[in-house]
Parts: sequence; C-alpha cells; structure tokens
Amino acid sequence: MIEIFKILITILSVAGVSSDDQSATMIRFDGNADSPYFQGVTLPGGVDTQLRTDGKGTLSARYMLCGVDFNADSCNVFIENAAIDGAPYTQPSIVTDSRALSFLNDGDLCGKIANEDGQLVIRIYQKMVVPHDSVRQAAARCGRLEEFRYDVKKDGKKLNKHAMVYLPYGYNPDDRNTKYDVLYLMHGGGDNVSSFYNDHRSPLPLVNVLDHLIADGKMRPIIVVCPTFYNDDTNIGKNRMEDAVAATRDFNKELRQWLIPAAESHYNTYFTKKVAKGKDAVTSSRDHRAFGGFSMGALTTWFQLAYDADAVGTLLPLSGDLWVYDEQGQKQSAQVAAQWMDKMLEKSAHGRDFKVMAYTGTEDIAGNPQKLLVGELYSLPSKRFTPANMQFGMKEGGVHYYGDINEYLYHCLPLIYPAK
Ligand code: FER
Repeated sequence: MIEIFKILITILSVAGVSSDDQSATMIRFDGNADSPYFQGVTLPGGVDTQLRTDGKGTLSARYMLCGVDFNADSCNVFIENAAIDGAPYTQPSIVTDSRALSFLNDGDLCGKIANEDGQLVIRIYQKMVVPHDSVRQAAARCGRLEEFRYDVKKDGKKLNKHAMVYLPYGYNPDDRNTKYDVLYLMHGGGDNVSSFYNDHRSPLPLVNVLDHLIADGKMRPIIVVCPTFYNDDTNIGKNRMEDAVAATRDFNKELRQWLIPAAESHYNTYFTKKVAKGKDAVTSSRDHRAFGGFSMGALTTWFQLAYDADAVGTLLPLSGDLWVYDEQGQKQSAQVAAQWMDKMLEKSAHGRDFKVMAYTGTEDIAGNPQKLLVGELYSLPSKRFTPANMQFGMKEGGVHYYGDINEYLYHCLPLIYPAK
C-alpha cells in the first residue's frame, strides 16, 4: 500500500437520532492533510454519517480538501470514505482536479482509520498490484536463464566473476537491432546470483513474474542481470556484515567499469561505446538501465544512487535502508543518512533526474528502517525527493524474503517498463 493522504481530524459537532431499531449520527469535522503527496485543509461541510440498522453499522464520510499537490499545483480533492463496522479498511472514492493526483480518480484505493493518542487519523492508500495465483506457476512462454562471466580488476587482483542473466522469450542474440533495457538486481546478505530467480524459500520465482508480465502484455521484454557484490559464491549462507557493507558500497565502481561494458556489449542493449566526444558511454545509456536489490542489495542500490546516479535512471531499493556511519563506526540516524544522500546527489549531473521505486513489508525487519529513511528523504529542505521521483509502498504483512520482494517487482516493473 502506498500512503497518499494522511489527514488529522478535529470533530466539530455531533448530532444523533434513534428509533427502536435504527440510529443516525452526523459528525461534522475539520481535517488537516499533510503528506508528501498533498498538503491542505478541509473546506466547511465535511461530515461523517453513521447509520445503524438491526445492529449493522455503516459510515460514510464526505469532505472536500483544498490545498497543493506535490507539483505545487493548487487543487481540490473530494473524498468519500465508506466503511462497514468491523472491516479493517475503508473504501475511499476520490474526485480531484490535480493532474499529479489524477491517478486517484479511478485508483484502486483503501483507507484506514486510526486513533493515535486521542488524535483521529485517516490514511488513504493506493493499493499495490498483487500477482494472481497463476503467476506462481510457469508461464506458457518462458524466458531463459544463463550464466554470464566477466573480468574484474579489484584491489590489484584479477577476478573472473559471474552473474545470472534472464533473457526474455523470443530473445535472439543475432538480432542486434532489437534492443532491450537492462535491470540489475542485487541479492541480499549471504545470498547469490540465483536468489531472485529461484530461491528455495520463495513461492514466487522472479522468472515467473517476468514471463507472465511479458506474456500478458503488462510490460515490455527486458534483460535482467543478477550479479553479486561478493567476489565468488563462497559466502553463500554466511553474511559477514563488515565485508558485505564495504562490498555494497563499492559495487557501483564494478558496475560502471566492468559489468555494464561487458554485459551490455554482449547482449543486445542500448549501450554503445560509440558516443560523441566528451560523452560517456555508461551515462549516455542510463535511461535504459535500472538497478535494484533486496536487503543488502537495497543498501547497494542506495549507495548506487549516492555514488553514481549518472549510471542508472531508475533505482529499486527493496526492503533495505541506507547505512551511513560516523568516524567511530556508529550507524547514523535515518535523518543523517538522508542528509548524506542529499549532499552526495548535489554533486551529480543527475542529482534530481532519477526514479526511486522503494518497497518493503510491515513485518519485514527492514520495514520500519526503510519507512523512516523514505520519510526523511521526502522531508529534505532541498525537496530533492518527491512523489514525482520516488514511490514508496509497504505490503501489509510482507516479510524479509524473496517471495514478497518478487511481488513488489510484479507491482513496479509494468510502471517502469510499460508495454510499447
Ligand atoms: C535493513 C534490515 C536488514 C537492511 C538490511 C538488513 C540495508 C539485512 C540483514 C541481513 O542481511 O541479515 O534495513 O538495510
């Protein structure tokens, strides 16, 4: 669920009437909305009508918000928020003249009413797309996985490393004119180049997600490259944190210098070494490249954005926050991490020109840390991160493993790679 509105409610008056078996209550209220998507207040006239017939209760709150959206455009938002007694979520309907928020007019929405220390809070969410059960089975037309090997020079040592590559159904290596966007996906601590595709713990292999989305015309075919921040596979099952953090921080260098030139010359992609004088080949093709990862791979992704936003246009940190340390090796707060990111991006030619699609789960160990980080990024005075370049979703009940992570990819890949 993607939180769009957070509205603090102040009750103005309550009027009620009852008969033997029915009751009606009308609650007039004011609301104050403040979220990265919209800031504003209710216009006079907001009322919640609660009806009770034969012990069954319904409520319907109707109100008009007036304010500004994340593009700083003035707009009105009409909300009808309906619920039945005992249901965990409300059913909102929205009418707005905001262009930035126009996705809400026919959006798949839900809402939640909470009482937080005596303050009534209404939240309205956009639902994330959930794969149908059939996606858990193999598709009729399948892409294929193959190992890709490439050379790296690191710390004065020559290494031959591997990545696991997904090639979509119909990919023809000889057809150099049909080019594909490339998504790099980095595994979590102690995992390896195959973890996204077919982790033994995951009921939803990424291969199925990709095959189905492509076959159903929900996204265009892409190439997925799963590398490793480790030097080899001897770390499988072991997650030595100090080693992993350094490796995730440095991976952007390997990506730019070794992996992109090797993989994207070998496969049919938009990367070409023939670029105009003064232009850089990796940067020139960044709009056709995305980088994402799970957990320590999400950390790799945040570091990728911070150190080399010029190399990738889209970033998918999945269940992981950003670890920034002080000189004593103490992990810093989300606020300090966000400020560090802001400073790093200040130096980049693409420091505002990126898309972050960040997702996690409410039961995920990275859930709260990532939510805090995203909140701090949205709150930066530089306004570098807004809903225009960063989406953040949280799956109710989502946990820290590839089954849920691949669901987040099912939600966001069609947004990044709409079918042509
Ligand atoms: C996080 C929570 C957990 C995170 C990483 C982890 C980078 C990784 C845990 C592990 O590998 O054991 O927020 O962000």
